[in-house]
Amino acid sequence: MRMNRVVRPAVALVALVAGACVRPSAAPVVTPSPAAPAPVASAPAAGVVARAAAVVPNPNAPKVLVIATGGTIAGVQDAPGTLGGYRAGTLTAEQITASVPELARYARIETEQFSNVASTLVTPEMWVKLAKRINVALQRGDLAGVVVTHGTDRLEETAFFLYLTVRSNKPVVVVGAQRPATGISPDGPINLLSAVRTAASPRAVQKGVMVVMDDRILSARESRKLYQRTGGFDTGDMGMLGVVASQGPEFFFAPVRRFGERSEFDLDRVDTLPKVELTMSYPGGTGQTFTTNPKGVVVATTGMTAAENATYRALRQTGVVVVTSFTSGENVNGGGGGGDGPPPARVDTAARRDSVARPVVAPVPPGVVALHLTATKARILLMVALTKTNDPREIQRIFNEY
Ligand code: DAS
Repeated sequence: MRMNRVVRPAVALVALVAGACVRPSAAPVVTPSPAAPAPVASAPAAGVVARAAAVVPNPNAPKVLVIATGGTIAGVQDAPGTLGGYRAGTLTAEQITASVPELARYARIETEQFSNVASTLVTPEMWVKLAKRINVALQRGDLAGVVVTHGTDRLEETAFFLYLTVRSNKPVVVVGAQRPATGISPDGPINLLSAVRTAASPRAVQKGVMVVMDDRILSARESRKLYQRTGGFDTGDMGMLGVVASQGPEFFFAPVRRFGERSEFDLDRVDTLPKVELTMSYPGGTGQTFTTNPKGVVVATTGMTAAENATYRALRQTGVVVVTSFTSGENVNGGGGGGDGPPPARVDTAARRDSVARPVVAPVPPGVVALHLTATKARILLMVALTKTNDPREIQRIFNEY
């Protein structure tokens, strides 16, 4: 006979962490530990709202690893239950998961604290460490999937990086909240429950990295933060993969581009990503030059001025890879190799015709066109692509496939 343990959590909503200094609109306080997952304290803090939950954990439920990075989902106010300010990245992974006893019905939860920061402090180096950590974790045969809790400001970028670099067919779900854990009607607990149900679901296999919030399952490739309210994550023209209904995750679509197991990007020998700058074109613009020595530049544009074209053509000539992406991110260009069209290769036919020697002009390397990617996501794909090659034709191939 199987003995089921009834979990009666003393509290569901976690109160202020003792001694935490909470300042409305204050700069986020960093707990720097991105390098190594740190063990976290086990019990939730004293509660401000107790829920009479009685959950029978399912001892056969799939195992899901919740990796916490910070954000509003871990945010605490100085005046709980108000609309007041809060400090993101305060509660621990253990505290966040302990506040949702219902998780035990769907998954056996393990937690890991990767960092505890507002997501504006997440860096590309942290993306690399997080992706490596998830790649290692998903090799475990007993782990069904991973949930990453994250601040919403930079959630779509981290999610897209993981989409490109986690080489597994198991589900990885990135989740955040628009209201702090101590706020009125916090969305973190229901979002976390939906994320865990999705990560635990066999239906979520081979769907790539997903963003699950507000009952929606979005592909990380397409998800964007459109506004700072609940429901603020959307996919524009491309639609959702599915919804988390009362009976669990229901998928209606699956991504078909390259990701996960079919990704060619191996981070084993990568610790830092190549520098890529991002800029916008605008009427009357002359183009931007950089003192940071980037390997690549992404230009958000619906069409460049002649002066901008000349600036970026000159940049390409110096070996910098220039990618153009439509400002809205909704456009699908031909992907044929250049925002201003591939320039005709200049060959030295004149020298053969004439007896007069003329200087040989090297062909201008083509520009690269992003296909249905926002400029911020095009920048991430370019950073990852540049870990493999700086040949713009090969990078166009990558933009065509991912
Ligand atoms: N505090 C912000 C962040 O960490 C916002 C949020 O999480 O919603 O990104």
